[in-house]
Amino acid sequence: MAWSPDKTEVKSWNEWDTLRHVIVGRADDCHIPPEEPALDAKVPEDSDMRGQWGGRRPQETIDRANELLDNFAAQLRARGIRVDRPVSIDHSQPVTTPDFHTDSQFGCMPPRDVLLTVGGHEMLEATMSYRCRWFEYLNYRPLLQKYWEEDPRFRHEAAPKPRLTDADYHPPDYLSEKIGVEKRLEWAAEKFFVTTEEEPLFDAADVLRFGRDLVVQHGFTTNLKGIEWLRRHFPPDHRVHTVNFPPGDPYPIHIDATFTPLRPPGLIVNNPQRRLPEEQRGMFEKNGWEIVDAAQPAHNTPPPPLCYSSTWLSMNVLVLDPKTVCVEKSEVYQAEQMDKLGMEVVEVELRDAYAFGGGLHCCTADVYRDGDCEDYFPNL
Ligand code: ABU
Repeated sequence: MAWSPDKTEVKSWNEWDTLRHVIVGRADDCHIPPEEPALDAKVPEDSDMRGQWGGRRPQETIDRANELLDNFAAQLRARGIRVDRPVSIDHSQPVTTPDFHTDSQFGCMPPRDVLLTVGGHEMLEATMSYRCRWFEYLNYRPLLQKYWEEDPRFRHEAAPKPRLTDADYHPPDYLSEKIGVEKRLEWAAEKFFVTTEEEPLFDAADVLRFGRDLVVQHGFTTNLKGIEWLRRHFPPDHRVHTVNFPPGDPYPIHIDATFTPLRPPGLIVNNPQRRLPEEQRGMFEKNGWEIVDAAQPAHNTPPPPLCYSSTWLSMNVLVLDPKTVCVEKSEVYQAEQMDKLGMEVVEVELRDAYAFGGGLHCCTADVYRDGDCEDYFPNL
């Protein structure tokens, strides 16, 4: 049945079919989380972000990020896309469970980290792996409740909440004051990440959807048990594939600044510092997927202050349909490459919001895209 803006339907099988309905995050009440093992492991030892924990981000930075996010939402609406926004909880609230305590939470700018829309008609809340993000799903509950009321086929699912005891992390190794990038790269190559295999852990932003196939990055935020949980959760005709991108990423979190599918078979843009290893390329190459190096970021550093993401948010783009892609306005090399690859580029200004949780892919979560379940990997 054709899409209608008057009727809510939750459905999205992949990263590229025509986008009709999306959630765009907000910067409201975003906090700089207190120290905790998963977060410490993500911040380089020599970064001025070390020791800067705690408290609400300055209001003027929240206002600026919200201005950009509101403009992005308006741009999407002007193209006929329905846009919903989360309702921020009070992120200054501490989180105490029988297993851990943290003094504050994070925010609701990146819905992509939390919500995984798979096929018709499921939206799955990820386990998350940071203690400060344990309750982040609550920011999206008003929307998910609304979808549940309006779409009789919507399945609102939540993965088992992890306990996040100290057994979930690898101290003292990853908490050492001076690990150094070389050691981190060595560990990443050995798949020795900050998270252990104590229980299933995954962030939704480690998953890419290719119709019946899900491609999932094993790294800091998603462990092998998390990937196995996804495998057992989805019906047997779904296939779940584990990928890694060593060497090159000393802090592997989230696949969406590393591997970006643009259109079916197929074109994928891959971070040249985090190339998919030869032995993992077979499934793509056998099925007509071309993997090309992404253009260099336009910036040498992430935008200050206190941005947890890398400069590779340049390739954290939002595909609106197989011919159209949103690219951050200052990322001129990425835009130029997209143009050469035959994509129409929609420029979106977002850089001043990066510190709140990421780029254009991070700050959105699909509710509805056209298209149905396809097998893009018939030759496996
Ligand atoms: N959420 C995407 C961040 C990935 C990166 O920092 O490269």
